[in-house]
Amino acid sequence: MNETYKKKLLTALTVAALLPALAATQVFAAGAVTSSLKKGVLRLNGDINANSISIVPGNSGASFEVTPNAGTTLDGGAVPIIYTGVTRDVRIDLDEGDNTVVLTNLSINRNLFITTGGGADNVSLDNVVSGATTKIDLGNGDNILDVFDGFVKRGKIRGGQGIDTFMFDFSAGGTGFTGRIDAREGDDSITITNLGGQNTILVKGSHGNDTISLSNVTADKLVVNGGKNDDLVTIGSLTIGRKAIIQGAANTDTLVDNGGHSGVAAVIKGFEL
Ligand SMILES: [Ca+2]
Ligand SMILES: [Ca+2]
Ligand SMILES: [Ca+2]
Repeated sequence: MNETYKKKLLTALTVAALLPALAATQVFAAGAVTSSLKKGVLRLNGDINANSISIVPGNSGASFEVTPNAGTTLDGGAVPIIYTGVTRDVRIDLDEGDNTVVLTNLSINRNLFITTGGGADNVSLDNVVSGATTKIDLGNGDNILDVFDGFVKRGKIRGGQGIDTFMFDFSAGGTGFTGRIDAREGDDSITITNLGGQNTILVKGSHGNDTISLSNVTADKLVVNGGKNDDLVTIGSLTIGRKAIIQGAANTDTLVDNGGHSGVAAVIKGFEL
């Protein structure tokens, strides 16, 4: 290797090493969310820092107003942006960090996807209706998910390795939740209450000492599986249309049955206490 080539190579290597750092400081400021709206799909992408956004309806149909909360910027600014013509999906990916997503009174024509990655995330859907699939992946960390009212047609809800707290409360209205909920590893808590409608619901505690509570729940089909470790399952006032299986699964599980059920009797198995 001659001296000139060596010099060129060293310069190239130094520039290559510095580029990611430069890009990180210039493009991804702390708590930056960037957006795009193409073919009716609104995308909101966060960074590795904590991102906090709130979404409410805009001023017309298929229109949404996104507010970057304190510490977060949206397309470089600190002011809300109204997106018009969101005729298909809302796709939110906030990456790592302790992220917050608050959706209120939204009617989404097709899919709602929310991914919040590692970190302790807080996701809230208050009176949100989606026309197709609602996929929420909270990743690792001790996450909190609140689903109040609204209608989730095809839900795919997952936690991660942390201690997740999921609350589904339809006491103020809304027509239901259909889909599957898996809290995955960690000592998770899943509560479903005041749910009506012709729902098909699968609840999985998976690994960890999970607490699962279902009260005043109407479902066509309901399957509850505590998964591994010592789970506590509480049921009360279930109204089952076709089929229900409540299963403690492996290890020492406890069932608290508060009664008041109607419809088809649930098959209860795998409880030691
Ligand atoms: Ca983030
Ligand atoms: Ca997370
Ligand atoms: Ca978990």
